Amino acid sequence: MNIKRILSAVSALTLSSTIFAAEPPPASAAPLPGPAAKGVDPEIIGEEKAVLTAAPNVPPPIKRKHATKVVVNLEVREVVKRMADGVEYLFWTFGGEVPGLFIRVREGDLVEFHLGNHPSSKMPHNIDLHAVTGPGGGAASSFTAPGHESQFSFKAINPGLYVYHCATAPVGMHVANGMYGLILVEPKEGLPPADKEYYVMQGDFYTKGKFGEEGLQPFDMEKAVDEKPSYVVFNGSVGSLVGDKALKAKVGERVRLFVGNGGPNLTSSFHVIGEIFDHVYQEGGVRASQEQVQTTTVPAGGSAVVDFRVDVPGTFILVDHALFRAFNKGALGMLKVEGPANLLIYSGKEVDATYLGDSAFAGAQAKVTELESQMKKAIAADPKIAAMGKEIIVEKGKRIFSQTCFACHQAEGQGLPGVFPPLAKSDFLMADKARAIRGVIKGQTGEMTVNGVKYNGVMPPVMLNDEQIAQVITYVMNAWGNSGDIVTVEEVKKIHAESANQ
Ligand code: HEC
Ligand SMILES: [Cu+2]
Repeated sequence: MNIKRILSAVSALTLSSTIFAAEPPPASAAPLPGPAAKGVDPEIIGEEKAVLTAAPNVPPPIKRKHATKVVVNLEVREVVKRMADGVEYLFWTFGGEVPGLFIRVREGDLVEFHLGNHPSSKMPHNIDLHAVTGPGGGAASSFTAPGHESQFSFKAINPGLYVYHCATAPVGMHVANGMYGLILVEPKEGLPPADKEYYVMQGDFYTKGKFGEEGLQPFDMEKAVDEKPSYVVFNGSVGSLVGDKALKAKVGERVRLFVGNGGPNLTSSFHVIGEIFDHVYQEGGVRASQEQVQTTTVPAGGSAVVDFRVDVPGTFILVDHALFRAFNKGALGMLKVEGPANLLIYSGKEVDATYLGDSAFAGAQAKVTELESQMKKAIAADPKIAAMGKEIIVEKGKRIFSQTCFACHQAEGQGLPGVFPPLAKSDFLMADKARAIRGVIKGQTGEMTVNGVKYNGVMPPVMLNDEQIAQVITYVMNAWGNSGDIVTVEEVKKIHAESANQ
């Protein structure tokens, strides 16, 4: 359809009852001939009243196969509402809600818009619908003082998901106070079917007090100018989509979210934790422009449509993935999905095993010691493993012996007559394990009788650690016909500690 003709039709239809009329009266220049000039559009059949819904609800899909005249009645109210627990704020609203009521029309519809401003309001307001092709998106025709109502009409020629907002000066302040919402101009052919449709709109708020500071909080212009919000929320308050108020769906359903961002300042990095968007209609356009998307950008004064099938039950968290906004300023919601688990898609927790990493964390050493002692107990309980353990220790002890002890006690532990006592078949060695350990740790002097022969020499202390001492003594007590048990590190440590105290 010819755009000029439409604009002319819109202009001809425009009425303004406001005393603050900010628009010159409709041009009296020669009107175009034909139905448009008289405000009659041959495409329009019938008339209906728009169903408007508060977030997170969305009006039902439009089943009509033709265009019609849709009458929208939207009332501006300035109301004190909850921002967070214990925190109140004077919101300026479309329909008493933040975000404003959701409007759904069909491509080609003629929208007759009535904007009322409640008598209790302190300020004049208007509306700029991004779906409108016309000056100010309707703002110029809708400037409305408290206690007044304005009417204007527009033809919804462009399908898409559009933001609407107040555009009365100071515009940023009106928007910062909550004056925004979404209007969906559904394409003629409709949208693909979805089982659940929800309305989620982000906004940033600027209060004199910090996040969570109680009481009725005034607007802070300086923070707004500096773009330092105290709150970033979905649907007008902290926790609006949490707990009992969470969005709901059942396993197997397709969920569609109409996501808007009123701003006024921040761009949203919209993400649902644990889900992938099957389709994203970027920036609220009519084409699914991308598939398999993790996070989508929703600009201030913009929108996005996302849909995804929920395959597994659980709670999925909606966030602005600029995460301090989510966890410290309120931009967090929930989608609760109920139904049977699908273990092929998500297993749940399968294993909780001990992971020691590089032992860099506190308590790791204690854990290692505990595991080692558990291992030792298991080894001790199994004679086969115990034998294997002894072999290994003996083998290690043999190496130490041939490097450290053999020079004096000789390769086969036979010793040197009159100088170095034998270790092979030594009654002295085998009689007292603790004494042998003490002798290797501290060295030994003084007369001793080994196998009936007296020795009185000097054995210097050896430079071995406790583990090596345990291994070498285990070796000498199990070599050359000796047969003893294992000398443990604990035994060596104990004697080491005792002899250090002497
Ligand atoms: C520098 C020579 C020297 C070295 C090296 C040496 N010993 Fe001795 N060791 C002696 C002497 C000498 C005695 C006797 C000390 C005494 O008469 O009081 C002795 C005594 C002993 C005894 C007690 C007597 C016996 O035969 O049962 C044991 C056990 C023993 N040594 C084990 C070792 C072990 C194990 C090592 C190696 C880790 C070792 N020695 C290294 C010189 C040495
Ligand atoms: Cu306003």
